[in-house]
Amino acid sequence: MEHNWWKESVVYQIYPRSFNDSNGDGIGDIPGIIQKLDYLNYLGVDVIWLSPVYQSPNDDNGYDISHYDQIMEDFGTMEDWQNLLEEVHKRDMKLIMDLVVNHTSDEHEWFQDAKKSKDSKYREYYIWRSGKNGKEPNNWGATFGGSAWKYNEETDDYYLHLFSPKQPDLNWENEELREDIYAMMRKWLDRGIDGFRMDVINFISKTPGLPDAPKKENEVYGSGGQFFMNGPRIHEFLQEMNQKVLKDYDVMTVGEMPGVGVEEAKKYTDLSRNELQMVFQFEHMDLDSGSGGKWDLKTLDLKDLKESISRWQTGLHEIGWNSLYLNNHDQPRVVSRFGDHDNYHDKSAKMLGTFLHMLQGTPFIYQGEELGMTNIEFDSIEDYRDIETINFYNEQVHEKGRDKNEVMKSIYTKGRDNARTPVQWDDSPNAGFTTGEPWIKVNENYKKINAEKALREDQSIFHYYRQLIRLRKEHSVIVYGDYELILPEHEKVFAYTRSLNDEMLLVLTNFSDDTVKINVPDIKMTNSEVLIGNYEDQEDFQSQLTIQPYEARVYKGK
Ligand code: TEU
Ligand code: CA
Repeated sequence: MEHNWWKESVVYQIYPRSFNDSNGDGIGDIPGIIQKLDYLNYLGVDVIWLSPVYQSPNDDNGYDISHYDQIMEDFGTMEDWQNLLEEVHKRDMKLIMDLVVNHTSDEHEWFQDAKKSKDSKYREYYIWRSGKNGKEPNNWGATFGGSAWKYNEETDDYYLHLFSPKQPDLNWENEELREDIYAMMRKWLDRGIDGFRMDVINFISKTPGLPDAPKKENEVYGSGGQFFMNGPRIHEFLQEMNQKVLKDYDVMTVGEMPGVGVEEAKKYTDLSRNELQMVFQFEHMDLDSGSGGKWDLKTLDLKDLKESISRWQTGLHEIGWNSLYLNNHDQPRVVSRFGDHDNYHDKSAKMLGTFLHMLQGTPFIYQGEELGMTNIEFDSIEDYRDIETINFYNEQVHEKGRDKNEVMKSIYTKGRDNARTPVQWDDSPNAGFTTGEPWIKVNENYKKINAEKALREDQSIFHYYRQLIRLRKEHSVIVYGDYELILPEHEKVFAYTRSLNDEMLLVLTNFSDDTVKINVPDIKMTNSEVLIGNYEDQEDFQSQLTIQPYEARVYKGK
């Protein structure tokens, strides 16, 4: 298999608003990030992915960009950003930027001009349609609620917005738009960045005609996914982007792709096709949702996780490359989601880290994950900040009259603000995140869970993550080894092997609070030792093993 630096790297995602505030205005910022680079360097990560820091009215916290070439005032200046890049590089780390080009903000000058008149130079940069019998052009619903269309008085027609009305979709059919995007990308790459994470990049090609979508009986809007996810020209657009921009730079690329399956992902990530290197897929993030979507709560069945992860591991093997993640700024905290933050906080956080970091692919750590930060439960909807959460609440409680507590339960479990409370740096007021009033409340458990304490205690989740990251540098079997699932029917233990030449890893992770005995199937391992584990007493490798609650144990042998 071809060796590449981005296959051997560990990425750390920063959501700048919630990371570290340097000037007491309650909002994380770029100078605040610079103050923590030594911390990240000590953790051992190679690459930092920065969620958007561009100018934005913050309807969706920066995922609504009003100027691609300016830094959001809340976060600092272009000079601060240059400084950040320099400081990152000084420490031999890399910086990748978020690229949000499925849509802009409605306050972007392109859209401001486009909405004024049908003759605007930028008119075709967006997707306009006339109404149908005085109604929206089609029945698609938007991700953040309501119709995916908004009426524009000046031109008496509608524009498409797959997310909020303040995030109009760009029209990738238009060549000038594409050229402008490529020029913008080159500008950032020429500043010396090391790659892009591309926001919903598989949404940029829409099926011509924008047909109505299938609709459930009790719903107002249809879900148009099949007409904009992995659309007809998507591979062509990505190949063009590669040809016109990416191929000239040695950078990391990862495309965020809701609704992508393994077969499609092979195409996106097969290097010989010149598209991207990795995708963020969502299958494993959807396993604890019912048919009603993300808010429809369901308990994870471990066998589903095994089936899905294994299909991706073997599917992309030798063809493309996997990204590995268990949470990000849109998802609940993993220790609360798949672990047990009340009874086995440290154990389950370490187990989940082990599970992920021993897979084949490039691991992504989300800020605070290395501390075992947990979900949040605010009493009042007033304390929530996320547009998706607030819209969902209003729709369910005020429009549909659903029980408030039921709705809050979904928000507690799945809301995006779970991931967006400030990073807990120490046990001083507001967890050391800010000296002012934080833009979103700090999780009250910061006295127990914080970085200062984690650095001090050598058994902490933080130090365990350091070890996981270091092991990846020391053992190429972790990066390049073949994956094989064992004990596929076991309901509590996720077990797999990795093998490369004569090296072999056996990874055992208990997703339950039971002590279980397993019979190891026919695996030949000699000279085995425990490479890493989250319990102190460790059995020698043998055909029957006892796995403690939320235990993770990795044997290495030949
Ligand atoms: O997310 C795209 C996406 O489809 C989901 O992750 C979605 O936002 C969420 O799960 C809703 O349930 C990307 C960004 O990561 C997200 O923060 C933005 O809000 C969204 O695109 C629009 O730019
Ligand atoms: Ca600030």
